[in-house]
Amino acid sequence: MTTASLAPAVAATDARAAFQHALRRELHASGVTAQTATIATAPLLMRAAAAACRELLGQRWADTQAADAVRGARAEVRRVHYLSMEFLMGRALGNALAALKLDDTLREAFAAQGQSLPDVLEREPDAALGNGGLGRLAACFLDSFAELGLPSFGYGLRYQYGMFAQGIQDGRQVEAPDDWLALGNPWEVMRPELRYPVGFGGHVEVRADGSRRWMPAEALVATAYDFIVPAHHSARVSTLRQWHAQAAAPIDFAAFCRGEHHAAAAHRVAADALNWVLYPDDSTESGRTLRLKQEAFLVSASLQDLIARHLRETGSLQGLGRANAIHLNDTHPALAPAELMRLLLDDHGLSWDEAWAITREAVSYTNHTLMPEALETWPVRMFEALLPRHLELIYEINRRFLDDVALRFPGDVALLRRVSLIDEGQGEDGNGHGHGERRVRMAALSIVASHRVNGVAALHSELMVQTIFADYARIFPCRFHNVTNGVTPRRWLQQANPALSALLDARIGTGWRQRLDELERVKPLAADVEFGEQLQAVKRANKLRLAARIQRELGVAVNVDSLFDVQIKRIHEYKRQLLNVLHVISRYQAIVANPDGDWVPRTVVIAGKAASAYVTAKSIIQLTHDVARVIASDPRVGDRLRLVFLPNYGVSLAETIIPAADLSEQISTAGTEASGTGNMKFALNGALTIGTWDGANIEMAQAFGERNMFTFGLRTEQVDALKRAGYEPRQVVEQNPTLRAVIDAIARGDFSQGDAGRYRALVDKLLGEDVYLLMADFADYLRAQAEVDTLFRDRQAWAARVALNIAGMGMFSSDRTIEEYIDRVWSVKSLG
Ligand code: 26W
Repeated sequence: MTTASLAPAVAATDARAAFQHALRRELHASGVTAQTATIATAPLLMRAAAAACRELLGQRWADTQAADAVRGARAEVRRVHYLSMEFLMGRALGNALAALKLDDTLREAFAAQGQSLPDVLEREPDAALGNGGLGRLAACFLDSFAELGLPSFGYGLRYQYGMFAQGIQDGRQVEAPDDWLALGNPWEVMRPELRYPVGFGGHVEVRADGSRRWMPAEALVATAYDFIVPAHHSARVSTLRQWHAQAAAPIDFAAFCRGEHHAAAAHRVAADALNWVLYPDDSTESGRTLRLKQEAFLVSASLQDLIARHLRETGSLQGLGRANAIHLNDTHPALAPAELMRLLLDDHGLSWDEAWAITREAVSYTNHTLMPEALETWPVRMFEALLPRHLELIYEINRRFLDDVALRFPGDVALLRRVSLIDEGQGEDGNGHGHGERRVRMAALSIVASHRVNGVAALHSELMVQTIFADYARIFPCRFHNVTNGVTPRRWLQQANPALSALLDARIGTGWRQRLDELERVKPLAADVEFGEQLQAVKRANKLRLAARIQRELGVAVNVDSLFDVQIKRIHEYKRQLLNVLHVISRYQAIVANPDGDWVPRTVVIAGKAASAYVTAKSIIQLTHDVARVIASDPRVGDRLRLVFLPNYGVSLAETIIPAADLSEQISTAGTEASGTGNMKFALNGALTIGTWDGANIEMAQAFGERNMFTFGLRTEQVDALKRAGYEPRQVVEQNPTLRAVIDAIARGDFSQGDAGRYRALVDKLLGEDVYLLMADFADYLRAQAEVDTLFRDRQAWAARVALNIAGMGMFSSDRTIEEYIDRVWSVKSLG
């Protein structure tokens, strides 16, 4: 054996020894020693193991930073700064152990304490600092940043409470704070030396030399907390840096001495409110104000940090734009260009042209939704009150932009009005809010300040330039691109599905763990009957695990040999969970009408949270529970149909559900789901998809063959055509007795104990406008569901399709996505 081949083994032994040492020390500090033979509880072991891992990761972090700093000083690299209001990291321990190759070491250590590793891993709370796909995508990206060795920082906020904890009472969603930090967070490293001032309010002072300076009224301080994300195939790491807000001033001592304790600390509580929760309910003015402050806070602290690093490494602001990419994860950090201009002009004395050149080089923006109502705009009035200097800068950016447009498109006043960064609030703005109120359009600011703008799947990127951003695409034809989303195979296959991972290792080798493309080697195995049986054995084991969880949480026994039909995602009308429930009702009615029929047994699983102010989504959750109860208590159904709603959906729950799914429901109205990423996780784990021609479903079907997906429903152009022609959902219902029976049953109160009023609003929506065309797609959906049943009866044919699905999923790794971002968006090359 050569010395070189010995080295990794020695390093691994060192790591194990260091880990064991750190673990003993952590346990000791909590009073658990070999001498006293105290038995450690699972939560204690979890925290000790996490702290021990963090210590090893800290070494990797220091090495990574040192290497990047050297390259940064030589201007050899471009660092990526990924600004996002959401990071849905989930749990960290399992991932860290796999990356550090310490699973076995810890398994043994825990066994000595009479605990099993999986039980201990379950004790870790999810870091749920996000609400949907956009936040989970950011987490997958950090994983790929590390894996690809990309010099990078993810920047976010350290929310004290994550996305709310969802409980269900009498079938209704109730929200509670998600107190994920209650027992401390062993993963985070507080960095008290990284502190930056952030202001709000006040006024802009004009100096004798004409320069302008913002004098904020409210003074906050941002402090950094770092979370380290390890690569799995190298010692590189990436960093998630999250900001914590505090008032700059201590308590008002005089007020305190007068006994006015609340007043003495009022400014501290106001500052702390920025840390509380993601998305304070934006149905109130104070909620919206808080949200805008959070966005500004994230942006300001992150950019000051970036500038300080650049100055430390290079000693000058020259080249800042070439050395640093600043990426906007949707428009939530869209204040970044305004804040960067402010810092460069007011604090560092650059000229407008210098500052603007840097900004345009650095900034890029990803759009994640076409829904016009989700496009952020903020009242000018709120800017005047909170961010007066930013408003001036936005006006100036707008003036220069509009001058330019006017030169290129002379006489087109309507165009100027449409593309202006300011919505003058005179006409219909499409968003239904604030007629008469002037608003800042954050997407417009993001586009104008970016050198690249991208959508997240091919169809979405096309629609983006044809619809919401058509005018900007005309003005900046080279700016718009597509980068199709992906997911990290480390979490979504390796960690979530060890049994399938082992089977793949045995059949195609372990290379897929690093290069997911190698999954294409599964393709020839589709004809291998034994492989098909192995796939099914893996699936059955995963279904048993999920069934046990359903039994434990809901007290419901499900048939593990039934088809597990799963839809898990935010509850939203466009995602059409209601269409799924309508299918369940019609199946229920069919079973009752023909109890002796040869039914393929199904277990339909739904999970997801509804935004707290979203009444219709909450009503859909309640209907799901009502229908589930009626079906479960009807003896004629037996175990041929079950509907199950699993509460408190999140990353960890998804890791248990997805590997157990036979069928993945991706049924959004065509043209509404930007990409979807759950769709990818399911297919990677051997579920077949029933889906519309929407988002990334399309590219998945193209990758593994359209005949290997159950597609149905109107396509985007048909949706548009139908709406133009005058869509009449009521007529569709009249002409389809199956559909009519379903709607009638809901309307009669069959699922609401005779209370016909409970779902009146829901039914009225379906029969009235039916914006998302559930009625129009219902018949074809049922046709596709019948095809699913037919194929499921033929176990061998089903398994062959599963194999073909997996074989085609190689390109949906977030590693590929990040390689494309580097190539098209973040590299110096992309600057032209
Ligand atoms: C007003 C602020 C706002 C608006 C929309 C915050 C958050 C949202 C969504 C929840 C953003 C989101 O999660 N979009 C999803 O992004 C995924 C990653 O690109 C896509 O796969 C999903 O299709 C898209 O819905």
